[in-house]
Amino acid sequence: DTDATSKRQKVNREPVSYSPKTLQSNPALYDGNFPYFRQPREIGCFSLDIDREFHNDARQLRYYFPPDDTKRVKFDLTKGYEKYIKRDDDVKERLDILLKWVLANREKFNLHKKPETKEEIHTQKDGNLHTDFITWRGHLTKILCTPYENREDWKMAVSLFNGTYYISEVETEESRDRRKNMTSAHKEMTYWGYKFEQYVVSADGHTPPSTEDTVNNIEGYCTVVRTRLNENSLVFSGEVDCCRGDNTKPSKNYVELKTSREIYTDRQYRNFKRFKLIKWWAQSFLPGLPTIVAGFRDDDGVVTKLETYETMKIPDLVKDDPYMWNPSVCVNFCDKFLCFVKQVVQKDDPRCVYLFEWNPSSKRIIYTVHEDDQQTFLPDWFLEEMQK
Ligand code: 0WD
Ligand code: CA
Repeated sequence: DTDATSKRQKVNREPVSYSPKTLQSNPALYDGNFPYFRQPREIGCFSLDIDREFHNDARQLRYYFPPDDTKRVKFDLTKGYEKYIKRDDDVKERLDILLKWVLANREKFNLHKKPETKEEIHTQKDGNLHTDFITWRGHLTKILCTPYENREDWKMAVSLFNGTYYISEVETEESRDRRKNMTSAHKEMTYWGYKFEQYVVSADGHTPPSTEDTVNNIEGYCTVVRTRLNENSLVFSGEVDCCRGDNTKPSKNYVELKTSREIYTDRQYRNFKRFKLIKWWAQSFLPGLPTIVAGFRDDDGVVTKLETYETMKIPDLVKDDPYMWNPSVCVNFCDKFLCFVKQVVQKDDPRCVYLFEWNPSSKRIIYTVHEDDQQTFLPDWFLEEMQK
């Protein structure tokens, strides 16, 4: 059998290599038990002000302030669009803000012992964060949803520095085209989500929502959490919309706010569960965020009712339908992706960037290696401070 012979010869000629070239994303390959995922623990938070300046505190945390009757509301999300203060999407922040938090919270990475003296603080600054991965929560959401994604491609840059893998998303050509070619109607709709937030949050928890204020997407409040997925320890940060009244243990009371088109038909409900709930679930599951409040709106951008979802119960809504999605597949795939990154990314050098790319037609992740500084994303101010 010549086919088998040539295959054997090919295998024999190849150098011994333990590093695979691609990772497939077919859901069938990741079916199985839900993997070990340690309860995420909040290790910090930070705020971004109107100038996008970093503050190592919770000054931007807002409070959930629901209307009296959540089933009968009338929130006009188009109001104030002409005043909207929008961030410039051409400015790529990469991991910069999160790296500022890391520098301001170095002591939180000494897992075994809190430094007690100035000398200890000094000696523990060996640059090693005792953490496998540092990234944005949103990047991990994309990974989790990949086995079921059939529209949007993605690209993740990875650098290994002092034993930690940093993952930073890179905008693909396709998503850039989509962003640049948005219709004015679509642009206005991206405002609706932020306007909805304004109708249901209060700055202090007592004063009712001030819906006349100018909306911006520059200020923000982010949580930083630590968790472990099998052998992969993770520190990531995600934006948190608001918090339920009691502020003694805020992270248990965090609320994610969403908007979605009103649902009338079975078909719309199935699509909502299949394409939207997977993203809502993955995003809030990662930081252990318990509650999602959705505002259902009509085509004119008027929210007519609110619905509350418990993140942990969302998988129950899709579990009896084989054409939906399976949370085990999502998390198993993420675990395998992180293992793949560890196998591929060998060079501990912040100037060296490994680009991992996925698109819905190939259904597999491929990678390329870049050492020409074109893709470098860990800034000098971070590297220098880490080496001190
Ligand atoms: O560098 C990048 N490629 C990205 C940076 C992509 C996505 C977000 N970011 C920034 C965000 O602005 C934020 O400061 O990272 C920080 C944390 O993001 P995350 O929580 O990890 O991101 P994700 O879970 O994707 O989004 C959370 C929220 C969004 O809420 P909805 O309900 O739409 O999921 O962050 C906001 C948005 O409110 N957000 C953005 N706001 C303005 N411009 C953007 C954006 N491009 N992306 C997400
Ligand atoms: Ca939101």
